[in-house]
Amino acid sequence: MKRFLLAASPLLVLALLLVVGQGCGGRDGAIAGASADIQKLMKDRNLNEENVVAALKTYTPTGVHDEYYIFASGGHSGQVIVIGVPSMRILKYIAVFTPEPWQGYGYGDQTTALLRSGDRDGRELNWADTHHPALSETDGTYDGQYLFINDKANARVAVISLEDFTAKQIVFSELLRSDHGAAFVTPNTEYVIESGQYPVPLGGEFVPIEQYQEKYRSAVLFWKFDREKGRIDTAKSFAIELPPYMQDLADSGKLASDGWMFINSLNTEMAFGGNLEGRPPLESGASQNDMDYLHVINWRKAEEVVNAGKFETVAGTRLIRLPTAIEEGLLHFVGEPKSPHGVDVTPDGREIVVSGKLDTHTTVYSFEKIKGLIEQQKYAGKDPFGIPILPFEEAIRGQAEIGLGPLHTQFDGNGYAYTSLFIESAAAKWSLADLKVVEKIPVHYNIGHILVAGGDTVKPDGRYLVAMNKWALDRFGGVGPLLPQNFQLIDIAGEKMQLLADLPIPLGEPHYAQMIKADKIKSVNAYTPIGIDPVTDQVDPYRVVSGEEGIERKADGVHVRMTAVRSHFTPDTIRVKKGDIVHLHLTNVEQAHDATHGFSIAEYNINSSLEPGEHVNITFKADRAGVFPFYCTEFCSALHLEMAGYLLVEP
Ligand code: CUK
Ligand code: CUA
Repeated sequence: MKRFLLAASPLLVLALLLVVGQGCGGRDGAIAGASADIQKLMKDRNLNEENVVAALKTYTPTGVHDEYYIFASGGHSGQVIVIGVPSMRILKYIAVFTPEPWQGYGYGDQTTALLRSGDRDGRELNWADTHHPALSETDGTYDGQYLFINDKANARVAVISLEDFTAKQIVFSELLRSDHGAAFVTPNTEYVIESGQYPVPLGGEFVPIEQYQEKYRSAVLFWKFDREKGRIDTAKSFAIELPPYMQDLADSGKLASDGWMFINSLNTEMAFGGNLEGRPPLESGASQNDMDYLHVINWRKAEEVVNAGKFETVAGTRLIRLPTAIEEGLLHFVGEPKSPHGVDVTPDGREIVVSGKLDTHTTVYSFEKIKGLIEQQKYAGKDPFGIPILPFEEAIRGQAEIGLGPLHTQFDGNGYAYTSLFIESAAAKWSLADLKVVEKIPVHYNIGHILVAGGDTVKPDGRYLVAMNKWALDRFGGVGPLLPQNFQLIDIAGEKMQLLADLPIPLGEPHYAQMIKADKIKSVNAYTPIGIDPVTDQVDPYRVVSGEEGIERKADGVHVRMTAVRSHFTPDTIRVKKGDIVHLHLTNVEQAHDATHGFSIAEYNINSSLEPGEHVNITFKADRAGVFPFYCTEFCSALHLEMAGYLLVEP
């Protein structure tokens, strides 16, 4: 594409000058000079006016903080990516399901125990396919306290605190082997929702795949969140059994639909593949029906049913069986066009938007109509498991003709919805009032999710939209065959949408993200009081106070009580014997914001990060005799290089 190159319009130059003038307190002479400079810069860099406007809207001078945070799934990296908006600067990776050396995550005893608590069947899991982060909500808006994220590959959900941006808990149920409709919260974060994707025999035993329809099932889990403790209470959690369709995405009802939740599904054909065994390949087997089923679930009533004891405990989880769910009226279906993907409830909670990957339409369901049909028990039929199906035509308000491959929808709170168009590689803005597209903007490339600031809450901010594109084909310089992903920031505050900036994501394929006002996040600068274990948020029983350092041989090994402070470890000489079990108890006794220390021992695969006030325990066997330097791995002070010592392992 040939960019148009021209002198900037007088108006733009004036705007630029105002900015430049403010930035450097320029006088008239300086302004005249700046005008010439800016025009030359634009010419030299081949920038047009639109580019310059985009730059002005996103450029964030040093020291100026971003107005919004994006919390994005890190895809295969098993992490969460924190990004500032409008600058699109990456602020942090939060280690969740994967060891992360810089943060010492998965190296000390406590974070290793946390990571290992996510192991399934005794197998170490050191990665995750994170898809959907969910910020905790109060009254249907983000409250900035917690973040939840799922692992689609291993059906796990993690809890992250936004006080210190660290993972606190990993949970899973043996009911599921994979998930997708996760994590989504109810409007006051009563529950964190996780629904399955690929059905398996519930509980994990082997059943021949020919018995798919009889024995394979899915489930939706309601993880009870205890906000006081900041942890999921697994004992108070429950699940509802679902038929062996492939449940896809989920969303919670809100306001008008509070107490309900929705899951879209595919493969109501119950195909299970077998293309070398005389059966159709899964993908075509699963695409025969014209309609799949939107699952309409009354979770508040399900809670009552569980409290009334109408459940079975299966694989350690309280499970409402399918017949009970039907009898109690917890589960209803409505048809949804071919291979749907994405289900998004409007800010007022009155409508539910579902797109069909193989359909050019987006369907808008009326919750009021759905509720009316349920009350009248007006069914169009039942599925093979006896689940009532509501008549499609009577459950919808209408359909919007959006474009090719519609997937996910977000809202701006001003009456508009934004839907990603995967095949068309575009984002469509459409009016909720008349279901008409008002504008489309091309994106690069293969857009998956879309996000708007607060776009899935009861009060969206609008302002910014981010297109989460799958492959950054031709957007950046070549880096080999594996393409980065591309987040494109789009301004939606004006009459027309404007593309502002691209951010390549080089670490896995993110799916969903949420954008929250930065002033809602209240993160701490240090752990107080000194000696906190960030996994429990409590003072660690082994914390070390200055003046109480020492080395002591006990029945279970050598205990080293150590403090770190700029610029020394105390003690800095550790003597042990080959074969000793060594328990290092390390406290960073500083409270200044910029006083992180690292701790590593050569060749022992030991590495840790000690944030100010943090306490870490490290247990290892001194199984190699020799002399091993240890040192601080964070450039913490002028004498950082001197912050070191020796581990002496006598033969
Ligand atoms: S899914 Cu990835 S683009 Cu897992 Cu939310 Cu639609
Ligand atoms: Cu402490 Cu470097």
